[in-house]
Amino acid sequence: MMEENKEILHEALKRGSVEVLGENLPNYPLPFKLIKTDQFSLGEIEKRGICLNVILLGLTGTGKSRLLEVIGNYGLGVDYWDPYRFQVKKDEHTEKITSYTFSTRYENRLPLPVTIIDTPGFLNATAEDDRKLMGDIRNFIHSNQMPIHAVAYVIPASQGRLTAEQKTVLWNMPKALGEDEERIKRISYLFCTFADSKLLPVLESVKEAGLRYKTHFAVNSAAYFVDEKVLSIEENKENREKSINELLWTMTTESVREFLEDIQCNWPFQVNLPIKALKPQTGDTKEYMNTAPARAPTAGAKLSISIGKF
Ligand SMILES: Nc1nc2c(ncn2[C@@H]2O[C@H](COP(=O)(O)OP(=O)(O)OP(=O)(O)O)[C@@H](O)[C@H]2O)c(=O)[nH]1
Ligand SMILES: [Mg+2]
Repeated sequence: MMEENKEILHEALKRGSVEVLGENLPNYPLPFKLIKTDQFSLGEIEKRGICLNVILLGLTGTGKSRLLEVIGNYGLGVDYWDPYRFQVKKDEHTEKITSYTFSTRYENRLPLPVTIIDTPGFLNATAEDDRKLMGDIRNFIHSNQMPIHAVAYVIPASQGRLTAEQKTVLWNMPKALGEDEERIKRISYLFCTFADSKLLPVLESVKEAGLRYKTHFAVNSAAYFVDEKVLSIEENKENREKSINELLWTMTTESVREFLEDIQCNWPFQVNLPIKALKPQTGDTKEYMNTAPARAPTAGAKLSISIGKF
């Protein structure tokens, strides 16, 4: 179902859902259907035609899953003053790589279906777990034959300093897709989450870590879900002065809109190396520290890692 009319679309989605009340705006869990192991779709997958595939990558707790919620709500046409939000999945730590396809969507905002692949965060446990995660990500994309249109690195805007361990993980993260750094860079974006202004200390620190991307976006995903807690939304709408929350909403919406427009022109990246060729090596967590880049690795620098050697 690709609705032109936002109200009809929202009513249909709400009818198929049970409202969840909480501190913030009421949430309607979306009626996603499991189509394959760890792959969900909202509406029927269009058999022919392009679907834009986006993968979210980042350290643990940086806001990947929340960004998925923002993109989902944006793509369904939710506006600031709508007195509800939709929920893609529960707000909890991500354990498994999972994809969510928005076949049903508000076409004015998502002309093409979009699939978002949410991934567990790096640096959640041991280096060994991270190596396994790298392999699992590549395997997920490869085995499901998903050409990737965009890689979204998700890092808090205020992350002005990175530990050696964090730098090493960021430097290695693109390798979850493959070794063609130049091509991966051309479809890579940095999402600076928890942003409360256009000041983004993270830009310096990721540069130092050697993370390469096409462009960056500032977002504050919380702004999408906060209830203005007004006596009457209608009343506030009339007399409104823009709240900080609304400004952050606007910034976030602009970022997501620009991102989704930009990725439509991307040449998709095929992850074609099967995971068999990328057997994880055993090693201890100290390897992170031993191989952290002392300064920004140059574009041509070779890091002697496969998936197994961080
Ligand atoms: N204020 C604010 N809170 C955010 C933002 N992004 C995420 N959060 C909150 O930060 C917490 C972690 O966000 P998640 O989206 O679950 O982070 P994640 O990267 O998916 O975490 P893992 O799945 O554990 O790797 C949640 O409580 C979010 O609501 C943001 O931009 N601003
Ligand atoms: Mg998550």
